[in-house]
Amino acid sequence: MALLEILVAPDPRLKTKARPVVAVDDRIRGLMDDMLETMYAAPGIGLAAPQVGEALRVIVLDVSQKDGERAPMRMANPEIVWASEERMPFEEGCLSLPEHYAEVTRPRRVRARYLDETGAVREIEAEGLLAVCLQHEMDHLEGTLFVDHISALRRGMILRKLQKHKKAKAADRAERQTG
Ligand code: K1U
Ligand code: ZN
Repeated sequence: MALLEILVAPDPRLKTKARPVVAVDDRIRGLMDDMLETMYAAPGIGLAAPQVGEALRVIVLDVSQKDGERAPMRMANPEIVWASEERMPFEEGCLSLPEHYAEVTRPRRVRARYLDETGAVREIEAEGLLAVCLQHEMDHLEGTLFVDHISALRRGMILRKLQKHKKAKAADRAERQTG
């Protein structure tokens, strides 16, 4: 297993639509395991393949309680097959938008169909945090970030701050390399 680098916005790879998985093979299973390791280390409760630079429709999640047993979920080609009319606001975070949070309103309950790590078709009915996280991760597969659900003004502020932070980090790294 390996820890992968999590891309931070703004980055064009986070804005690209991911392509479907053709077959859930050892490479995909390896990617799922590396993504889970990366997600737990971050720490986070979900991760989508585009966040680690892979334009594939793969997500992992674990919304189990902090001190309880882990409950990792591995999904390829997830699709929402039903969403409730009822919607729920939730303050979301994102490992690709570190230290920024915003309230996003989404369907409270969803049913999703996906391929598990063996390639079997599965369906899950989700509500609460699992429903929020599932929809957030599936947005990543469309190149959508939670900032795309908020005002353009606030989105611009967040992305400019992250860009500035990235430039400062790169300059710092260059400075340390040249002595
Ligand atoms: O997609 C991601 O970047 C992961 C993201 C998932 C998410 C969180 C909250 C609402 C919707 C989607 C995160 O995991 S951010 C980190 C986080 O929420 C968290 C970290 C440690 C413990 C508990 C939560
Ligand atoms: Zn995210």
